[in-house]
Amino acid sequence: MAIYKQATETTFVLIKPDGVRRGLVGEVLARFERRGFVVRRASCVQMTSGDVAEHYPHLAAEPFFPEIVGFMTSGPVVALVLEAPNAVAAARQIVGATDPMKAEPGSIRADLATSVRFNVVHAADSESTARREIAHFFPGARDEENDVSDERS
Ligand code: IDP
Ligand code: MG
Repeated sequence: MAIYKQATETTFVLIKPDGVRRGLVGEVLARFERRGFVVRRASCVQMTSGDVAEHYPHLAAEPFFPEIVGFMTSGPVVALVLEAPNAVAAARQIVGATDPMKAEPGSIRADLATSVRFNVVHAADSESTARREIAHFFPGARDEENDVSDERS
């Protein structure tokens, strides 16, 4: 009888400058690890305004975009590739809604975010977004290592 192997996915998560500044890197990582995520890659980086424009193309026309650029470039971020079954959807659930007042209690944003803008963490919203964000932050990684639908034993 074949042994069932649960397919895993990888997703992209980023601890924003407020999370790093407030010393929440361990807290955020622990929440993912307790849920069964494995850290595949981690990197502490300083984003440029170009990085932010590439990361948030859907927000470029928003009136608050300059503030987002200012915030996201205000200090280092921690970029993460995390692996788990249903990683993309599970990470969005753990992170919670954009506005901490609307986020599910127990989610990172409900528990730790101080406003819509200063919301501690980013998580990719689809498999294709995850692939694009991983390629941007970890350009040296081989494609197969970045495959969000990769199935491994
Ligand atoms: P998400 O982070 O939950 O996916 P997006 O709509 O993709 O939400 O927005 C990206 C980030 O831009 C948010 O996490 C938040 O930091 C910021 N942002 C989104 N909407 C607003 C707003 O109305 N005011 C201020 N900042 C916002
Ligand atoms: Mg988003």
